[in-house]
Amino acid sequence: MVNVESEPHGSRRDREIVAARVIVTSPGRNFVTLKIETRSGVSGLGDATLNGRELAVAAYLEQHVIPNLIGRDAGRIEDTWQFLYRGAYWRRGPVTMTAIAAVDVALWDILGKMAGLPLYQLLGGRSRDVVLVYGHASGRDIEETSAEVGRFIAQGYRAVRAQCAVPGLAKSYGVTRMKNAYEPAESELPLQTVWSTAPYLEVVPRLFERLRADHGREVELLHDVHHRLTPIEAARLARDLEPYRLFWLEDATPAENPDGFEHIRRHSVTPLAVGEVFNSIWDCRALLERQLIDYIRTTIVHGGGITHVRRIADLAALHGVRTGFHGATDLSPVTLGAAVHFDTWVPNFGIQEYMRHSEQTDAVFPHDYTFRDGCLHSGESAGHGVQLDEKLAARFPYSPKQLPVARLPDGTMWDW
Ligand code: KDG
Ligand code: MG
Repeated sequence: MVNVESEPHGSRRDREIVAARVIVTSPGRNFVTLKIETRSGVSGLGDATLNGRELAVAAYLEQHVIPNLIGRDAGRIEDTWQFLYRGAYWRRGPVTMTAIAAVDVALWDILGKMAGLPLYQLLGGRSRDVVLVYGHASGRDIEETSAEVGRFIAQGYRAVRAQCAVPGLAKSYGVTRMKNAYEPAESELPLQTVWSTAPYLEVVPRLFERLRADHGREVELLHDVHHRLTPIEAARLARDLEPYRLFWLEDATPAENPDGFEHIRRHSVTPLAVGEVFNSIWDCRALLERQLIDYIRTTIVHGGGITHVRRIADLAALHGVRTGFHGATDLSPVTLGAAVHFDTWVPNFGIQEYMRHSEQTDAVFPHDYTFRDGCLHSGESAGHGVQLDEKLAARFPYSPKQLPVARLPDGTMWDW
């Protein structure tokens, strides 16, 4: 018989959840954070940010999740996950899975702090010394984008995503005036953008031809189509980009229908990445099992937390697919911290997206992870190593913002 009072990670009474709160703050952009507190005084943080739909998750947590947490054993991470997933009856979906992820990550954080161990150690220990990341370069034309890629290489990056403005379009996805990051959720109502496929398909191969000419073969180059192409257009782009050896081509076509990826595979060996808008293993399953992609991007905050994304990564490993977690600035430092621990452990790691947060965001979320030589390092503090300065957070009230929408030149709604 186990004596629960003598367990190293605290007694059942120590681990009892006595409080949970949602903190919404906007240090430059909106973030939703869940804080769970145990009777022992140990607390944990989980990210619950769903860009442009933040308050839906905040309400889901406050109204439907937190009342179920009080009195539970914080050490029962798996059972709590199953309770929130199976027990809700209405399964899956970005709001539900983001809320579950926030609870799950906060509980792993608590477990780490109680055990005195970094999260990667709880998962099974280190599989690698460093976590390779890619940064974001963009520009108003090919010239400027190439100069930006050069700036990233000079900062030590070994992998860079490159996006350049599409000639004739007023605003192109991923092109920003800010250094290091782009921030798409800019206005209270969605910004209307125009999308045109023909000039895009013409400019992107020219961009990568120039990047290889300017920067050589060693740097890894990536590109995000952001769901804009039909399957056969995506196949053409993937084929046209083959000479430039991309690390990956991302979201080449919307992935609700995995069959679209058969077309791309039939015509090209450019590696494919998909999954940042997925929220469960069921979204990923067909693409993984049919080996239609090479990198899975579903990350902790939108994929049900560490408990669930671990299962996605294991399924991916069976089919030769590696992880490449989403890491835009709308995923808070709490998610990035947890992701870097996960990346440090996961055997089938590929790469981690890294868009630096603003100084304001970093001040609100002090963290242990650090960037060096093109890689992230998790740090060794217990749990995921990310804190929240609640006093400072209170100085940045929520500011409603939505993501843009896209239309074709004739006014037809398109995928943004
Ligand atoms: O909120 C949407 C962004 O996270 C998304 O547009 C970023 O596609 C993205 C990426 O690859 O970082
Ligand atoms: Mg993307």
